Amino acid sequence: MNLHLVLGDQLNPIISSLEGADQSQDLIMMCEVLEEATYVKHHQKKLVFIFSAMRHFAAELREAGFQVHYVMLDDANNSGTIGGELKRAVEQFQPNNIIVTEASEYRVLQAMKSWQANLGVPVDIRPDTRFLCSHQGFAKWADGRKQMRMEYFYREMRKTYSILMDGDLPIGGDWNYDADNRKPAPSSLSVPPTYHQAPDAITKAVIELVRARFSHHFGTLDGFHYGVNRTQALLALKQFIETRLPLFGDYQDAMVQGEPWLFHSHISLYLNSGLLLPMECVQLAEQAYHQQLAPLNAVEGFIRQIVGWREYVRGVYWHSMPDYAKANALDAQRQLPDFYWTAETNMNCIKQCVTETQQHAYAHHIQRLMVLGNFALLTAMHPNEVNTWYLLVYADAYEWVELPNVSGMVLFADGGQLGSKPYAASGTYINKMSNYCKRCHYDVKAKHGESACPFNYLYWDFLIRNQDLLARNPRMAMIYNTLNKMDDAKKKMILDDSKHFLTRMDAGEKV
Ligand code: FAD
Ligand code: DLZ
Ligand code: SF4
Repeated sequence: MNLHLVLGDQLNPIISSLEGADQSQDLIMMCEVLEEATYVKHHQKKLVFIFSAMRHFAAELREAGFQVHYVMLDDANNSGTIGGELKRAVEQFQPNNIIVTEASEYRVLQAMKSWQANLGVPVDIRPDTRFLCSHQGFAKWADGRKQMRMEYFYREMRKTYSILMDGDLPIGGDWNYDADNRKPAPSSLSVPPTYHQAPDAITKAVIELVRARFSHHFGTLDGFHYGVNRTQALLALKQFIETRLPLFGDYQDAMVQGEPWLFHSHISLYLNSGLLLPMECVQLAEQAYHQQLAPLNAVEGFIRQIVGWREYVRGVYWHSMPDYAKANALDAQRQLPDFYWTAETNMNCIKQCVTETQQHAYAHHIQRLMVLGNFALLTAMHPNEVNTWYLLVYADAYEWVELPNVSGMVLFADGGQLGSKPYAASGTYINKMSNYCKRCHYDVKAKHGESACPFNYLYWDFLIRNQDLLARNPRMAMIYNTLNKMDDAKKKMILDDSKHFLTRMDAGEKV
């Protein structure tokens, strides 16, 4: 008898650990454990999503005829760890082999590698074939390159899988249509609703479990509306393709107060837990293009996020761990301020993004990057503090995808391995791409003094502080030219304003 272990982010019947599972004698095991719920204190809605999706997947496996050993969080002898539960299962069922799909996170894969010796049972760790680029494939692509740029990786993926291709050339003649994207939202914009699924009995029971055990975790439980099984995730994907994909590209970078969802797909939690597979998302989007239901800039932009960014950050993660988790190239040391938890800040952009994160365990890419991330970069927050926050607040967050986005894309902590320059920006960018500034305590047009938008002086403060490291970067040449022409009095005002603001923020004053 073989024991097939399925983890909480491996919820798909095609997962490699289930290949060859024999319904007549094998046992499938899944376990809810305290360690996975608390190694960072995940958002309450994220816990509901994962536990409910795990319970639904176990029920589907049973319906399909499999025997499933499912350990609930509140089961009397639950040891609290995946390894501990496996040990108990080995004692109880005495399997000949344990079969697993490699863990998506380094931390868990390390543990997996110790199981064979610890348990005295052969452990077959299989590759995770849900991803479109294998570890070997990425290593081969990265080998010998000075810089691993996403854009070149993405082109290879397009060719390999023949996505949006016209023979050897990209459809439309260009690989990337971002020049047509990045529009701010007009005030008259009407946004279609996101997918809503009312909680069923299983989800309701999990909501009560999370309320009883994890109410001290970040976020609210109210209005849980996510899909929790594959059928629902597919409906959510279909709804995106039909109603939001056509404008996905145009408003990909826009931020609108009171509109958390905009034209994004809201499928990352389904993709990362296994309920959706990347290629089915890509194929539906490509089909919409060929049926003239969505324009090329939207379809290419969406596909690039999935076969480009998503696969690329996973590649970078496995290529660079465990050192990547320790990277701090800009020597950032500040603690995360309380308002990342409470939303109690006068900066309206941050207040809105934290509030939406509390409510939905979701914020879209530009909110994560250019508001919350940008502020963390400008104020030199320590990568560990920032990574922990991002890993626990978002329903789609697992270290393999969160860490490269935070340490690489946002904080430049990897020294430029992932991005060619830091995404630092002043309030001007936020004002251009959102309507947050209109209702802010601060004045986005003011550069100095108490009423000035903090992003404005903190931006220059960041550039001055990191001049030795960043001025050599050719992509930063223009901005450092401007800085070098700035007179000393102006520079002093920037440094003074920044120091004053940061001293008050560090002291816990409302800023
Ligand atoms: P859409 O905007 O509709 O994009 C479609 C899909 O593309 C997403 O569902 C996602 O699977 C993929 N995608 C888009 N951008 C990225 C990216 N940069 N990296 C990887 N995949 C991408 N994404 C996560 O899945 N988990 C995370 O923990 C995570 N942390 C992030 C932290 C920071 C600081 C930043 C800047 C980005 C992070 N992202 C993360 C990427 C991105 O913000 C989310 O994937 C996206 O917001 C999810 O919403 P969506 O499904 O509506 O995405
Ligand atoms: C995120 C998560 C949570 C909260 N709980 C569980 C769990 O109880 N059992 C489980 O198998 N998986 C859980 N997960 C997902 C795991 O954290 C994820 O599989 C690993 O991080 C991958 O390395
Ligand atoms: Fe954010 Fe500055 Fe705009 Fe206020 S003025 S919302 S702090 S960018």
